[in-house]
Amino acid sequence: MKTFIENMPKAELHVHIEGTLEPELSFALAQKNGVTLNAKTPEEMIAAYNFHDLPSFLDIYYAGMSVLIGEEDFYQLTMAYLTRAAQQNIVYVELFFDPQAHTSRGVSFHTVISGIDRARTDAATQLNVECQLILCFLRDMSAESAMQHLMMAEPYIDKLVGVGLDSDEKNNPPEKFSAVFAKARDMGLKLTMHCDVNQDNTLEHIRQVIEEIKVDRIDHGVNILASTELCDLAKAKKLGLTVCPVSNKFVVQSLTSKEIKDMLALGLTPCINSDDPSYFRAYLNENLVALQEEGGFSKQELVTLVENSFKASWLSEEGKAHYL
Ligand code: ES4
Ligand code: ZN
Repeated sequence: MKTFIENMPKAELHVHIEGTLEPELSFALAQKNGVTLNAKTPEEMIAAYNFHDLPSFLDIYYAGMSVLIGEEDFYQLTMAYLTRAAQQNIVYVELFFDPQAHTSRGVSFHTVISGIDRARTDAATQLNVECQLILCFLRDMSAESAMQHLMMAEPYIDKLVGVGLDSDEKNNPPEKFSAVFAKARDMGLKLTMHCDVNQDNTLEHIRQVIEEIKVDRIDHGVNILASTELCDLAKAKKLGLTVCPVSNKFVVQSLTSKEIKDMLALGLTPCINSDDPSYFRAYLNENLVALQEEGGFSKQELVTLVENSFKASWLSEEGKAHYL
């Protein structure tokens, strides 16, 4: 089964580039940029990854970014992930990046997107990995800040496929960003938002993203199973749900294999993703292997999950046909 999973050509739709920062690269960049890290070795850094909920994870995730300063740093980070993706037989990626986590530290939007986009272009020719970028807003910052960043992105619009919403969901409902997402849609961008598992008001948040924001996809969204009405809506709209098993295991102590089976049985479109593979110590193949081991998924079910990634992607119809 492991070899079967490894050999399948796959897509990944929910991975944060900042969450792919491996400890070894952190140390190299820290030395180059004169940044002091808390840990003395990569092993010590990994040993400190003892998150048990979203805030405890996010603290470490944002602190880790302090080593990313120049355009070349963002290039190296992105090239490292896309190289890893190629090794995992991932042929297509939609990659999140969090510009506000960098501009708030004095790194310019131009620096961030230029480095990531240069790697994206090189990966297409050098690694045979196709990649599109999703600008992700931090929901624990203001809607004004999100709008300012959308405006900053306007000159780079041809480098983006969509916008997303991540970070701490508590007291930060989707509707806080209605105007920002409406504007992004007018600019021709696709829309997705995180609806993390077991947050407060989770069903109301899922309702808002479908009915008010009118997203093109939902990130996580596993709690949708508690509402027949929302499941029917998601099915009618063929909304992809980008589930991240190992991430869930850290944040809500469940790999969600039962939920993924239920979604498949209901005719929903779940797909499997890694979220923050360096921090959770599991890239896409490791997520699929862990899920298969827990849930006893058949080869056909695994193929369906991988096909769902392409179906839920923001490739053109011709692009999808090329892979499916
Ligand atoms: C994230 Cl696991 C998770 N949840 C919310 N926002 C995020 N950004 C990066 N990883
Ligand atoms: Zn995520």
